[in-house]
Amino acid sequence: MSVPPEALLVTVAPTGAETSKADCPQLPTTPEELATTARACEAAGAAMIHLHVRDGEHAPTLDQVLLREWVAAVRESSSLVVQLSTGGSVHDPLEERLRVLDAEPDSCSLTMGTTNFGDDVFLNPWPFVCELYQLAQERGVAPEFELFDLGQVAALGRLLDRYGLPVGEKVHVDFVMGVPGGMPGTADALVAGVAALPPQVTSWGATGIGRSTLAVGLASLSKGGHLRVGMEDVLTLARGVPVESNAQLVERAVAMGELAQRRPMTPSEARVLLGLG
Ligand code: KMH
Ligand code: ZN
Repeated sequence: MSVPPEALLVTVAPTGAETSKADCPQLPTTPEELATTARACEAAGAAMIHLHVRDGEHAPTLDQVLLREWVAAVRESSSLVVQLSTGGSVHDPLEERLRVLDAEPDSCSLTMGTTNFGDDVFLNPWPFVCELYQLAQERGVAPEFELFDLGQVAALGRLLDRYGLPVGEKVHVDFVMGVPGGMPGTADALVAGVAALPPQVTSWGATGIGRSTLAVGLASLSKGGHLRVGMEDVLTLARGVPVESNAQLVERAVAMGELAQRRPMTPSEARVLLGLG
């Protein structure tokens, strides 16, 4: 089975590691809230979920038991492809980030280099990137290469030239744009990033952080790319209008896709796209 070009992958990133529950009570931070979110987002048109896990105090964690519990919560409530974040929070040690794959996700995020992240640093040294990639190959986990900057596009080419393709022989990329410290969330930056992609890349999408979300989403659709949305990336629909739920962001992404004559991809199609089919 191949995935037709009109099929649009909508990934939802519902929680992230940066926003506190106190600041945003709508943020899903428990397995029960996650299950409800996964169900609603699948019904709205999402095919994949990008997960950061929270503990009983709503704080970000890479605890193995909780990682497995959250993965199970998604699988029991939906058919969504489960992608675990290996980025975690800026405070997570590299060794714990490698162990995320022990929780047996379908996919994992894999950021292609170190990025200034607001006032913090999101560490992804080259030896860590290589180790994580080889681990994903060993475990049959589909990586989604996260690109925060143009230099990381070149690093992806270097990684694939050195270690070959992922297990399913599909290379899916997500441009994460508009992080203070990374590439700006603009159509110009996206066009430059897409033009620089190495030839092994088989599909790509984009997400714009904060107020860049619409500019990046519309630019991605114009270039034939896919979309990631969710409360990890944006908490307002417009100036002064808070997001009420992740499903609301998925609904908006699907509506944008429909204007571009794209229809939401099913989770089964997303598995094929990622080489999991
Ligand atoms: N929370 C950021 C420091 C990922 O999930 O792989 C990293 C991040 C990327 O969100
Ligand atoms: Zn993330």
